[in-house]
Amino acid sequence: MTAASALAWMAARAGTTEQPPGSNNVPGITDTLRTAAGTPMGPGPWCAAAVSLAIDAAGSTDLLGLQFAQGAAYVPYITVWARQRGKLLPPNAGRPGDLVIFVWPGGDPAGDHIGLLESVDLSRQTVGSWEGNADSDGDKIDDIGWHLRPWSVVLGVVRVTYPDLATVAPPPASPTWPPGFFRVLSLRTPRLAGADVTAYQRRMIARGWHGIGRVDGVFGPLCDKTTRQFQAEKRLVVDGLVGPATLAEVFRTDNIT
Ligand SMILES: [Ca+2]
Ligand SMILES: [Ca+2]
Repeated sequence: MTAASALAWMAARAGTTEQPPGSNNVPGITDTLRTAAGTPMGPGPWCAAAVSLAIDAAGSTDLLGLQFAQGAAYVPYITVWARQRGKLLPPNAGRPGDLVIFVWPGGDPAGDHIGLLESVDLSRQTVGSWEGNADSDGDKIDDIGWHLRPWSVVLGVVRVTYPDLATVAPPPASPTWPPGFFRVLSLRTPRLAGADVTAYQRRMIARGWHGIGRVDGVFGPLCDKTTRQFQAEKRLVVDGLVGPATLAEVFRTDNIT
């Protein structure tokens, strides 16, 4: 669960292309990036969607909820997010697994395009990145592929944080979503509701966390409070966000208390 995992996620999807060509519809990307309410992004510019899914799959929580549950589809949102946190760096500071934001000549100064940085060539002043919604093989159909681009079109690189699970007490070694879960559950307005919330409430009650209230399928203040108590007891990050790490602990079957 490192930068290499995110790069591998993109590389494993090399050649994934729009269906039909030119539609900005990409199975596995535009139907997979979802709002907190579970609505798919749908066809649209998808470069940011691809890298959001890649870093999410690698365990980075940086962009969760920025625009969609797993990240953002609109590049300038990521630019602003990074600027506000001092994470927008010059290309020579780039590390593998960072994001790289591009501005084309005459384009949007907040960013036109984004990729997942694989390499920086300091002497040639280029970056190598995995990108979606660009044509890497010359057939004029946008795909997922690797690109070499000059620093002159790089607005900046965005430092991405990946979990260093080697320092975390076991388990889990690699959090994944339990069956039926696909989004981060948390207290928000309007309230999150659905079968995943119901399953979460049922499981928590089965484990004795009765403070979560009744099983109503709505993530309300009692869910939030109990989630934070659970996270504190299990030495998880106490943020009220029920994502893969918290769910892994919730659905542990060994030695539970
Ligand atoms: Ca396209
Ligand atoms: Ca292509």
